[in-house]
Amino acid sequence: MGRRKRLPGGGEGAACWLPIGLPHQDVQSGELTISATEKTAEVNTVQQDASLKPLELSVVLPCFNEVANVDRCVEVLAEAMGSTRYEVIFVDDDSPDGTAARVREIAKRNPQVRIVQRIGRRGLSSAVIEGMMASAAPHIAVMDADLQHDERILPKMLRRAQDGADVVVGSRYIEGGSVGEWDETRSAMSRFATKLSTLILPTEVSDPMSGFFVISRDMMMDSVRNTSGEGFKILLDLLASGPKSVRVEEVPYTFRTREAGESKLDTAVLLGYANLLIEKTIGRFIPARFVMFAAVGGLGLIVHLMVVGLFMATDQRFVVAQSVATIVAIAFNYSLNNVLTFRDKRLKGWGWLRGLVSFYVVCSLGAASNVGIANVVFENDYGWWVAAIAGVMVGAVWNYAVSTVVTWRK
Ligand SMILES: Nc1nc2c(ncn2[C@@H]2O[C@H](COP(=O)(O)OP(=O)(O)O)[C@@H](O)[C@H]2O)c(=O)[nH]1
Ligand SMILES: [Mg+2]
Repeated sequence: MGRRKRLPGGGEGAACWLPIGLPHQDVQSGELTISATEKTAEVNTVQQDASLKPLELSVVLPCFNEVANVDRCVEVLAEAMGSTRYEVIFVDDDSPDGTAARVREIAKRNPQVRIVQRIGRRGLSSAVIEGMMASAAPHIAVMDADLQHDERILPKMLRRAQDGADVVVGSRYIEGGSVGEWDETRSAMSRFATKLSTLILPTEVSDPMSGFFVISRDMMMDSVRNTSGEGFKILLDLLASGPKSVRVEEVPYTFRTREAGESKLDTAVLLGYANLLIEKTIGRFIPARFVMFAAVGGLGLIVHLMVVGLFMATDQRFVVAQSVATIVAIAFNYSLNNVLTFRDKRLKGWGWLRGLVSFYVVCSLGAASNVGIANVVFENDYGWWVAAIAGVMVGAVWNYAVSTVVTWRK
């Protein structure tokens, strides 16, 4: 249904409502009038520059505290892209250094440039997704806003995509590419993360961790609704969430050293990566959060055994050893779950203490249901190990479900 507009001039009885957008006969004068939307369409046509070529590429640049780099980004893109018609979309997460304000200054004089400024949000992948969704060209380039990616290969990447590749990746790991001046630790971490990523990838890609790629809008739309949107690795997320057979090509480049601003890669980013891997593997069947919770539980069991061993070695009574170990292991699980499993609802200060107490209560009830269920199973003539596993599983699901709504209820 179109919006409706009241015709002027009509008295109460003559007033009528018509959808905007259709030419219509004025009830009183009998003249044919043109509606508001038609007039707007006319103005838009006049405002459009007929000499403009259609938009070929949207460049999405996620940025956080990159005020020192954004001007240069726009300049180097202009040098690299020549006569190609492109738009530039910066996606900023309300950086305290005034990145968004700086981009707006640039945009006042350069109509190619736009800013998406997100308030109260953080995250590289979700920033890229929002930038892509705000763009218009048939191909989208994603690139860091810190000048580490070599924009000079963009025209070649675009050409390959226009020739039919679904995704063209800027690669540091094929002949002709390099990670530049990374130290051994960072290189080793990146190599390891790349190896792990083959677990969830449908296609072979030498540098799936790259934040530099061109993707066709069709491919993006086919996968974007399935992405987890978490963490740093948007290319991996898109590839793992899209159709099985896609044409991926790679163009080599050398990763440059950051000249201004700081890297945002930290432990939270690494955790986000672990979460993405879980979500795209076992996470299809079991919630990723539960997998993390269970893994923490496994570590807690090791802590428990270590404490019992320590007490037994100093000739304490078993019941003392077991009690202390239980208290320690629950506190250990609570702390680790607070920073890993429920890091988005992380408790601090008094909330942390209150959370610990509630987690003790939840786990005590979990232990009771564990023993209760195990007993019933055992008495029904199943083997002791079947009974024990059933008990542990019921206890774990209970602890997870109840602590989600009681301890980390935010
Ligand atoms: N919008 C947004 N951009 C981010 C965020 N984290 C990092 N970036 C940007 O993503 C790009 C890559 O980040 P960077 O810290 O350089 O990662 P590194 O190159 O792996 O050290 C840079 O342009 C950052 O400004 C974020 O949370 N939100
Ligand atoms: Mg960087």
